Amino acid sequence: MLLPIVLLSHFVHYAYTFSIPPLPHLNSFASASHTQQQQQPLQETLEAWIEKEERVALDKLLANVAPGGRNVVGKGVADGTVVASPSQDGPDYWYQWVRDAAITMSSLVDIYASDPTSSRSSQLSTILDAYASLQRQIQQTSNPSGTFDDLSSLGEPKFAVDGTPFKGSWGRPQRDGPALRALTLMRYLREYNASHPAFWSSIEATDFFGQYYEAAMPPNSVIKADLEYVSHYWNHSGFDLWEEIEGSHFFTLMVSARSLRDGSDLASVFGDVGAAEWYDEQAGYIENLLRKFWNPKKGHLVETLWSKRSGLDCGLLLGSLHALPTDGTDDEAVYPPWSDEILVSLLALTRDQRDRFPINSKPSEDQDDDADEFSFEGIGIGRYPEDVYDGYGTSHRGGNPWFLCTSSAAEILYRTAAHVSIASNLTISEIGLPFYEALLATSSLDVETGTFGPSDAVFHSIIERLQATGDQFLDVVKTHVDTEGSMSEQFDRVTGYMRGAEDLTWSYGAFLQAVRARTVVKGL
Ligand SMILES: *[C@@H]1O[C@H](CO)[C@@H](O)[C@H](O)[C@H]1NC(C)=O
Ligand SMILES: *[C@@H]1O[C@H](CO)[C@@H](O)[C@H](O)[C@H]1NC(C)=O
Ligand SMILES: CC(=O)N[C@H]1CO[C@H](CO)[C@@H](O)[C@@H]1O
Repeated sequence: MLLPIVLLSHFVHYAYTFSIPPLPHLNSFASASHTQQQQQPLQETLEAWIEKEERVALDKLLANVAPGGRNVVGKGVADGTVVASPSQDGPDYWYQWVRDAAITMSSLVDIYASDPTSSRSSQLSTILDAYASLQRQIQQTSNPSGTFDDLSSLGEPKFAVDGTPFKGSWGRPQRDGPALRALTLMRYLREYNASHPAFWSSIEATDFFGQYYEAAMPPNSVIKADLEYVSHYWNHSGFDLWEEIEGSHFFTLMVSARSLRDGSDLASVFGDVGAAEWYDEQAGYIENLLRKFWNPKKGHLVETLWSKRSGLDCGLLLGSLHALPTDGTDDEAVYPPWSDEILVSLLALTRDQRDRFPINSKPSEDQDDDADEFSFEGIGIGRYPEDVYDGYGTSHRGGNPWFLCTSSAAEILYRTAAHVSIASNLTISEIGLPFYEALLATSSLDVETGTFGPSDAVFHSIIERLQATGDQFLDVVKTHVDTEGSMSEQFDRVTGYMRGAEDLTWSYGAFLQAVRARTVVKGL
C-alpha cells in the first residue's frame, strides 16, 4: 500500500497515541515525536542514557567477538573473528566482513589505549592478538578474489565465521578492507608498544612485532601485506563499502591514503626506507585523485566518481572519520570532519533524509524547501538517497535510517566542535557558509564569511550548536533502540521500529565512537 508521504507523516506523528499492533520484526517502541521530547529535560535524560548505553553497547559489541563473546561461543567461530551480526537468517549476516571487523577492532583499540594496564585491556589484548593472527591467515587463503602470490586474495570482502572463504557470488573485490585492517593494526601496534616501553628492545620483541611488520618481500607480515596491496591496487576499480557499485570510491580512497601515510611512518621505524617512500608517493597520488570527489556544481562531495547517483552518502562521513590521523596531527588530514566539504555534504545529506523519511519531519513546522530557511537539526540518517535495501530485501518504499550513519553524523559534529574550540580559530569560507547559516538558523546571529575567534559571539554559538546538534542525532539513536538498548541495522522510515540484522556490531561501534568524541569535546 502506497500512501502519499503527507498522509504517512501524519500517521506517524499521532501513532504513539494509538496502540500500534505489533508488526513482524518489531522490537523497539518508537516515539518519533519531537514535541513529546521537548517536554522532557532533553539534556539530562540524554546524558544519563549515554552513560548507560555506553556500557550496554560495549557489552553487546563484545558479544559478537571471538574468543569469548556470548553470541559466538560454541558455534565454530574462529578466535579473532567479529561476526557482523548474530542473525543467521533473514538476513544472514553470520559472516566476518573484513571492513566491519577492522572497524570494530579499532573501537577496541581505543578502549585498550585508554587504560592499557587494566585487566579489561589484557582481555582486549588477547582478542586483538587473535584478530591479527587470524587476519594473517585469511590474507594467505586463496578465495574467489584471487591468491596470495599477487596479493589479489586481500580484496575478498567476507569470510565464513571459521575463517574459510565464502564461495558464493558477491560484490568483489572490495579494496577498503586491507586499508582499514592496516590502520587498526598499526594503531594497536603503536599503543601496545607505548604501553610496554622496555619490550621494544627485548629479544621476544622481534617475533612479536615481526608478525605485524617485516620489511621482507614477498610480505609475510599482516600489515606489510596490506600496505603492499593498497599501494599497488588503489588505482583499480572495486566495489563500494555498501557492496553495490563498482568504481572509484571516496570512502575506499580516503582510508587507503591514510593507511599509506601511517604505513610510511611505520616502514621508517622498521628501516624499510624504500617502502616508506613508495607508500608516501602513492598516498600523494590518492590525495590528488580525492580532489575530484568535490563537485562544485552540486556543492557537495560525491561517494563514487562518474556514478548516476547523487553522490550524497553516509560513506562520505565514514571516510572522513576513519581517515583521521590517530596521533592528533590534524593539519595534514584530507577532508577532516571539520572541513567545509564534509560539513556541507553532511548538510545536503541531512536535508535529503529529513524530507525523505516521515519519522524525521516535525508536525509543528511547515516543510520549508527554501534553502535559506533550512535549519540544521539532528535526524535519522540512512546510507544514501537512492537506497532500496530495507534490511531484509529490496523495497519499493526505499531505504531507512541506519543507526551507524546517525551516530556518525553526531561524531562529525563533536569532532568539529573540539577542533574549532582547540584551534580558537574558525574561518568561514564561501563554501562552508551554507552549513554555518543552517547551523545558526534558529539563533538571532547573522553568519558571514571571515575568521572568528573567542572574542566573537558567533564563535561560541557555533561551538555550542555543533554540540547540541550532535546531541540531537544521538537523541534519535536513543529514541529507536529497544528497552535493552539493542541496536539493529536500521529503523523504519515510517514507524521508527528497528529493522534488519539484529545487534549489528557496527551499530554499537559507531555509537561508541560518537560518544568518545562527545566526551572529548565536553572535557575541553
Ligand atoms: C616502540 O617504542 C620505542 C621507544 O620505546 C620506539 O623507539 C619505537 O620506534 C617504537 N616502535 C614502534 C613500532 O612504534
Ligand atoms: C586563524 O586562521 C587564519 C586563516 O587560516 C590565519 O590567517 C590566522 O593566523 C589564524 N589565527 C590564529 C590566532 O591562529
Ligand atoms: C580507477 C582510477 O582511479 N583510475 C585512475 C588511475 O590513475 C590515473 C592517473 O593518475 C587516473 O587518471 C585514473 O583516473
